[in-house]
This record gives sequence, structure tokens and C-alpha cells, in this order.
Amino acid sequence: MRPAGASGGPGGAQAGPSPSEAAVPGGSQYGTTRTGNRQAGPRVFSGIQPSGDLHIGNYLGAIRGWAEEQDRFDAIYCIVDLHALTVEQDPARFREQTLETARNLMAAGLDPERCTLFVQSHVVEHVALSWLLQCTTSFGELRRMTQFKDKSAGRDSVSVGLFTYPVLQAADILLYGAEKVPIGDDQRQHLELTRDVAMRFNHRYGETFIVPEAVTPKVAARVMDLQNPTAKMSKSAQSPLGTVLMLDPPDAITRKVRRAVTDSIGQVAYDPERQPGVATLLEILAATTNADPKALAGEFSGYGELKNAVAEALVEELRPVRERSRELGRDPGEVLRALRDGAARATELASMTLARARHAMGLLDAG
Ligand code: AQP
Repeated sequence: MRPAGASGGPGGAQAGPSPSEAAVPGGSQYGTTRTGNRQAGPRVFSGIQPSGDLHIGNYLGAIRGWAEEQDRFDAIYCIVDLHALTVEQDPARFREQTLETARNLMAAGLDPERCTLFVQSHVVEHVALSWLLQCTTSFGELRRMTQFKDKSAGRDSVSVGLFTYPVLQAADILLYGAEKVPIGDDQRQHLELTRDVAMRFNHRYGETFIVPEAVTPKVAARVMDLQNPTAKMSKSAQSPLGTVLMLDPPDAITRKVRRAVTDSIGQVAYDPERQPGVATLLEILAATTNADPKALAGEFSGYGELKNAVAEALVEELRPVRERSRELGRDPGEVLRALRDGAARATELASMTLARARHAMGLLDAG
């Protein structure tokens, strides 16, 4: 999967080695893998939108795994603020929300000494590569994206950005030569598009990008809304009672879990089709206790008992995150410094890939 070099594949004769490759003495074409305490090894990339308060779907489906991966991989995590602009944001609130997202990612275990954490708009290469990739993506491919269909349904006006953002997402990933992309289930289709675009680009212009693979957690890859267990828990869904926030205090967590919608069957079994509400509770418990949801089902004789166990497990899981977030809130400078350092490293890596892609497509260097 790793590109053999800029001269491979059709069109490779014109591509040749790019100036950026020459600028990395002894490093791979995607940059050196070790910086400070960050791990060498395969690179992972993932992103999260600062589009609202983080919830347990984000945490169990993505962030918790990111924290675990930072010691095994060269991990790059991005707060994708440009993606969040695809729907209208209040500017003042949006700025705060971006900083809060960074703080809460750090509170949930992302350590800027062990991973690269940065804000997407601080690295202009994302937008530049996105344009190059838009010219390699077809309209029909984007029209098939189910997230676009879901998010545009019922709206009078939809931004062009909402339609094209999967290409920006492809640019986010491909810029860093990521081999693995940890994501929740909802992002699978976008990752498939990223793979297709990378392969097409490589075929047309010569080997330029690593074709990444999705990594989804075994449980909690799609945590459902507690009030509407057939819809995924989401930052932007107007479902305060169905969405457990990562920073919810214990009483709020307990209240939301106790009021979770179940069914009239009355038996605790793991059957997402027939009993989606109960399955959601079992999955949350399984994810927080590292157990199997099917095996857990046999341990409970009623829904009340199951809900108490879920609430307790979540309260304990999230307690240190809430405490760390409070600590970090006392020194916003620490978060800003981490983001500045992260953007510097990300820019270094991203600019090399962008130069390769520009060169492969035949864009004239500024000289
Ligand atoms: N319900 C979920 N269950 C499991 N994983 C989830 N993720 C999101 N929702 C769930 C994963 O969290 C990461 C970051 O997601 P995102 O913020 O980039 O966007 P999203 O997937 O669109 O998440 P939201 O919360 O639903 O945001 P809005 O409402 O703004 O669109 C991703 O890895 C995602 O899979």
C-alpha cells in the first residue's frame, strides 16, 4: 500500500522525484516518523468536528481508542473546524467551541507530547489539496454519500461545502500518509471514498498517496441516541435527553440513562433489530467494561438493573475526563501552546505531500 515512489505508475515518467522528497534527508516521503516523544511506526490520522459538545458516541466510538493508539502509532489528530463550517455556526461561539474541543480531547487522554494534535484551518495545505482532489472526484460519487443525504434532508438551503466535504476529509487523511484511520461506523463510506480517490490519483498521476484503511472499534462503533435508538447519537441532533455528554455530571448521566427508551419485551437480550434500546445500553456497558454485549445480557434480570449498571459504569469512566477538563480550563495557554506546536509539525508533513501532489499534477512551482 505504501507508494513505491513518485515515478511509479502511469504518468510517473513526468512525475519524477518532487522537490519535497529531496528535502527529507533519510526520511520517508511522508516525513520522518519520530518527533519528540511521539512514537515511530505506522501513522494513524483521525479528526473530529468542533460542532458541539462531545458525547459518549464520540468518546467510546473514537476518542478513547485514539488515546490508546498514541503509544503504538505515530498518531495525528485533527480538530476539523472547516468541516463544521458546512453548517452555519455562531462565530464567537465557534471559536470557543474549537478551543473547548481541544481541551476535552486532551482531558480524554490525548497527550500532545505523545501525539500531534492540531486545528485543521491552521494548516492551509488541507484546503489546497482538497481542490486538487475535487478535480479527481466525480459528482456522482459525492451524490451517493449518505451523510449528505441525511444532513441535507428537510433543509431549504444546503451549502456546497456540505456536498464536497468528504473530499476535504480525503485531503485531511492523505496529506499525512496515514495507513490507519480510526473512525466510528458512520464514517466508513467517507473512508471508502478516500481510498477510491487516492487509488484514482495514483493511477492517473503516479504513486503519490498511501491508500488508508478504516479501523472501527469492536463495540460502540455506532452508539445510538438513548431516546431514539434507531438514530446515532450526534452532537447536532436536538436530543438533549438522548445524548450523554462526555462532561455531563454524574446526576445528569444517571437521569439520561434511567430515562433511556427500551421496549415492552421485558427481557434483557442483545438483539439490535428487535430491541435497539436495550442493545444500545448493553453496548455502552460492554465498551466501558471491556466485555461482550451478548455475554453481558445474561447478567441482568430487568431493564432497571441494567440501566443502573450502565449509569454507574459511565459515571466512573468519565469522572477523570471531567476532572482533567476542569484543570485544563484553568490554563487555556497550555491548550493553545499544544495546538500551535501540533500545527507546526502537521504543516511540515502536509507541505511535503502537497508539493508531491502539485508536482504530480503538473502545477508549475512558484520558483
Ligand atoms: N454515535 C456515534 N457512535 C460512535 N462513534 C461516533 N462518532 C460520532 N458519532 C458517533 C465518531 O466520532 C468521531 C468524530 O465525529 P465527528 O465529530 O467528526 O462527526 P460526526 O461523525 O458527524 O459526529 P456527530 O457527533 O454526529 O457530529 P455532528 O452532529 O456535528 O455531525 C468520528 O470518528 C465518528 O465516527
